[in-house]
Amino acid sequence: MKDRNKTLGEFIIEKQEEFKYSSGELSRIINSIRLAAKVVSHKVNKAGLVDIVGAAGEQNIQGEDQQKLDVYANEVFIQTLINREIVCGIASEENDDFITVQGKDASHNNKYVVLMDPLDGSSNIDVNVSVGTIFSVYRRITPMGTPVTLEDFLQPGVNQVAAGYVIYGTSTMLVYTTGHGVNGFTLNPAIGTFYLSHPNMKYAPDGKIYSINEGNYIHFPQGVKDYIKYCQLEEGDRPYTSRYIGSLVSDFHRNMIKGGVYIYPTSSKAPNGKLRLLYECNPMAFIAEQAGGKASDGFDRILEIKPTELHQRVPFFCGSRNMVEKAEEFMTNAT
Ligand code: AHM
Ligand code: MG
Repeated sequence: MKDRNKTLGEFIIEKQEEFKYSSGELSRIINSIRLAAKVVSHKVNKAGLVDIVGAAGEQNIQGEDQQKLDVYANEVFIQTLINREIVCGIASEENDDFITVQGKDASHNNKYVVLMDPLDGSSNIDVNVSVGTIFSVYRRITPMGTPVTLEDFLQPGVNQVAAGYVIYGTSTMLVYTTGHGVNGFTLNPAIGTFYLSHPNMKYAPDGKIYSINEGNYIHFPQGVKDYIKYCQLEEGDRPYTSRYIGSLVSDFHRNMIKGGVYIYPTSSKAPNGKLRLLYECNPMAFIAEQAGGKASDGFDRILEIKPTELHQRVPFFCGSRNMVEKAEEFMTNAT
């Protein structure tokens, strides 16, 4: 990391100054997420020590209750946002219902809602594989001064004003967009500072990686089966490489840097797919598009789906533009 690299804090201030009439609320939300990400990163890095100091549900040697990391991450992100009184509502994959945040003097006068998956891929923690946090921000629809309603959360992804993810990997990175491209910041854990390490990230239009849980092959729709066979064919730049971590943020991050496609389709076991539209697919789709990539449900653009429920699931095809389009072609031809 070069010393002259901008910090995330500096970057946020600089970006805010570009918007003449901005109230600074969005900057403060990103700042809060930055802070919560550092707290969770520290904890994730110590995950292996849980065996030494006590398992989840037990007390550790300091007499504190051990918590599962996804529950911990959920609390850290929610509390950080609530304590700063900068949002009017939060919805999380971990909670059944959305949370209403009253804000200063119970005025309900904040204008943004945050939706998040606080620790995605958390089944990977026990085996020391990267996990991530996914978040997105929308402007509320209901009038200021009133409590938020479900309507504020059930907005199509095109309405997102910001989205991002934190990847707790070999290093911790925060990658986000406010609709003006995608930038990635790497945490220097020694001093707790994120530095701009990946400015203006771009999805290559083509790639050679396909990421899908092929163990479910037998249950996939015909179009997906045909596309997998296409990826494996010895022709032109194929066969492609298969890479599947089973941790969306990690699979997405690798594919964005190297070029590739991620698919979580419908299957006879999961008729709507597995991933959640609001907490996982919309934010990733927004980031993908901002980086020049593409995201669909196999036929239609993810960001234009009108959500009907908080925990709605959708099939997800996301990545390098030409690869997603090729997969869509197979889907259409098979119907
Ligand atoms: P989670 O929200 O319960 O962690 O599930 C989401 C995860 C994604 O990160 C990952 O891409 C996918 O589930 C893997 O699912 P599978 O094990 O079915 O392939
Ligand atoms: Mg998840």
